[in-house]
Amino acid sequence: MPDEKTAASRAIVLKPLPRTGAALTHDVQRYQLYHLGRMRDCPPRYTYKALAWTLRDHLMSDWMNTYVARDQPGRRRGYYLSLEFLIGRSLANHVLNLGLDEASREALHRFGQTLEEVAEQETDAGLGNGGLGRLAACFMDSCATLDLPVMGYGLHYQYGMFHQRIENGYQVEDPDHWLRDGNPWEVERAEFTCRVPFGGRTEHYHDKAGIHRARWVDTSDVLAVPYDMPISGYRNHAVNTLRLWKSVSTDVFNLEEFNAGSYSEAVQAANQAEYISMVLYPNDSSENGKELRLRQQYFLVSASMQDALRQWRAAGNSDLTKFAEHNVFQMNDTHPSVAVAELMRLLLDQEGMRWDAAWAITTQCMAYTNHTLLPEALERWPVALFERLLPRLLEIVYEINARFLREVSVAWPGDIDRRRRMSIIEEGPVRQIRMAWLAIVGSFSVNGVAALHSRLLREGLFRDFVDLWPDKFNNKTNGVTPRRWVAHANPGLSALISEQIGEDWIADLSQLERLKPLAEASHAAFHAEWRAVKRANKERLAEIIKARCGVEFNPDALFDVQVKRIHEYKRQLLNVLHVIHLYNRINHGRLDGWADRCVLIGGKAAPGYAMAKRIIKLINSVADVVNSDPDVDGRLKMVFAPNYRVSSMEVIAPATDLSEQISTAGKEASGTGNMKFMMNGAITIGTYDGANIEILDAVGKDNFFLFGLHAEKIEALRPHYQPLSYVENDPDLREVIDLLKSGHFNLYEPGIFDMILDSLLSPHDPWMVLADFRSYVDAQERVAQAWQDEARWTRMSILNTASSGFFSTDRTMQEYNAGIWKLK
Ligand code: 376
Repeated sequence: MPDEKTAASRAIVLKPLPRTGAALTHDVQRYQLYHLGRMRDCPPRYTYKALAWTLRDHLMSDWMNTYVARDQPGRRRGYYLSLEFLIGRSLANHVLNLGLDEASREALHRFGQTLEEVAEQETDAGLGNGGLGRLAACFMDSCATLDLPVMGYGLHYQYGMFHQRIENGYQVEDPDHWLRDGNPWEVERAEFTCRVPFGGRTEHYHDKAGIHRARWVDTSDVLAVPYDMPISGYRNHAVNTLRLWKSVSTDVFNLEEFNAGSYSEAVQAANQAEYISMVLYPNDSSENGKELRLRQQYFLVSASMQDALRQWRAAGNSDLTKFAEHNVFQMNDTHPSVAVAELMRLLLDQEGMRWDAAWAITTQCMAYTNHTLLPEALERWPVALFERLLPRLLEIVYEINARFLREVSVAWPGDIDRRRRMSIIEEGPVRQIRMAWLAIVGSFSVNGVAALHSRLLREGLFRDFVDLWPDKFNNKTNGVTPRRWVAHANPGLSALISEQIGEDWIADLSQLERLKPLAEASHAAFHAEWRAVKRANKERLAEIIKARCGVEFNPDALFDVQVKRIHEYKRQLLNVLHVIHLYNRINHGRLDGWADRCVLIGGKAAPGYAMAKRIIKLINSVADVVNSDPDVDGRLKMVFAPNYRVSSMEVIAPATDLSEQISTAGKEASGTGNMKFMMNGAITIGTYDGANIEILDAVGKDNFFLFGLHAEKIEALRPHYQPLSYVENDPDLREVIDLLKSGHFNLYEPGIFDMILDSLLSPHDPWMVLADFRSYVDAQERVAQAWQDEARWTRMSILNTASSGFFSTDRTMQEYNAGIWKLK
């Protein structure tokens, strides 16, 4: 990594290392012998380290050169601020990007090991919960591939997303100590350590020029030490940086306390500071209001904003009025939205700017992305907590709000209700700061993540702000990176595609369109190869399922998959109801038009989300009954795949025939799993929700199984929703509910599913599961019919892959850049 300080050092660039198989063999062996002290029969876990270090050496010259090329005054840069980056594994990704596949294989062959076996040793970097965190990782990949100067800022959690175990059908959480064996990719950059203040109080005074100023004093400071991860672009020699902050105590031993004999108090203070970046909060889509979480948010934001200012100066800039011309910050949801107030603090208190000038800069360089419409996910911080932790920032938020509300009053004189609705401070018994409002007021761009989601934001949650600033609001439909999700995860399909249209599709996914003519049944040989690839991927998955869950999946059956966080709005329950319905059909011998199915469900439940955890238990209970009933006789299998994570999806998506995207319409902001499945030739069964709508547009209604009520119908029905009427009028649904009620799936644990039945049968069920049951079962019937026509299914599968070009994050990043970032 480059030195950011001296102009002289900018001239120094590293030469690339030799890239032959022989050179890699030599490098790997040197690490095995001279670094790890392993002679013969080096176990794969050590070979993994030796190869990772070798690859990092290869990345280093590109990393430095990329840095040097951008380290010039006046160059505009982007920063992606996120509490989460769900990276997964890195080794195979760098091998692919560097074009070192053959050389690596050759090297490992000398040690009698395969690249797959060695890559499998890497622990996932699980620094995220789900969609929002994985999106950040895909964005980083595409920015590097497009050579966009974007740096990611995140937290260096010691413990990532918890490991999920299943015990007697219930989820059990174990800590994820992912750094136990070290992280070969990261580089500590202690020289860029920042100091982050907490607590204390503020003082106000007038400076020599008579200008009112504030000081934040008596603070308890925490050090932020950066750890950099390289983000390589696809074969373009660009390497961007993901900078992760670790919290460290200012002085491990407070000398005064230490000398006074308070050894343990001194150590305790150190521990307090180090808790900040200790653990990722495992809540996806609900705020939790914990003090430590606010500390994490401010810690990330303060260190990052200080660092961005320092970098900007180090590149030779000094005129602060140009800061917004040179820098843009994208906030991944409201989690880092205190950045609006923190940039103001730095400009006012440290740089000595006046309010109006500082506000002009701030509002020209901040941008906000919203990822959810669920009201329970909207972040609000109690004013009292904010005041205790961040007293200076509270003053700034108050001032932002006062000036903003004046603007509202000018636009709508006398409209008190609107002022109350739009205030950044929510009044009430517990006064709270509405972080989404702070983000909107402080940003020049606010975007949703799929067309429907952005429209619903404009028309609903954000409509008052749209009235005031219509041009701030825009849509940027999500994507996924085709490098990880096709080129790496599905080498068989990649080879087949490249054989037909060359390799350019990997960095230009719109090229997949050229597969469309091959979808016609007349291309029988191509069809056969397409099926053979899917078949091999299904065998690979079936082996893993057999080994981990003891259940046999028949690769000739339809692989029907739903993997994502467990949440009521995602309606895993609807899927289970369908499985019970199929089970009933078998038991009653109603096998007309039957298609053998293997149903796979996976995902983690937030540890405090009781209903989600009970849904996991239900899935496991139904699976036990179905899989052990001799009458089912292989026609239906069901498995709950434990510990679903990035590296699981790399095996699951390529093996999937049917992708379940069955959320209540209007609730799933976008979805991104839907895109990974589509790219890998799965067909979607889905509601008219999130990016499903755009997938349907791209692939056409004949190649998508659409069902369910639209968002508007859902909202219109809500006040009159009567789930019992569906049960009474639909014999299939009645049988399913009766079987659940009978305790058939919980003979030894009576009553455990009552909470689920109550929720399904309640007129207040927000997710309206039963409203879509009939439509869902009918769509599944159409799936079974299509599946039986092999040529038709293959055609649909090819057309899904061929139409997936739009869902590359390369396109998403180009849109962010053209519409928001304007980077060169
Ligand atoms: C949170 C995630 C972590 C911690 C706290 C949270 C609080 C609220 C909401 C969270 N997560 C999301 O909102 C989230 O993951 N949203 C998902 O974002 C994806 C990427 O845009 C979308 O594809 C999903 O539809 C959306 O649910």
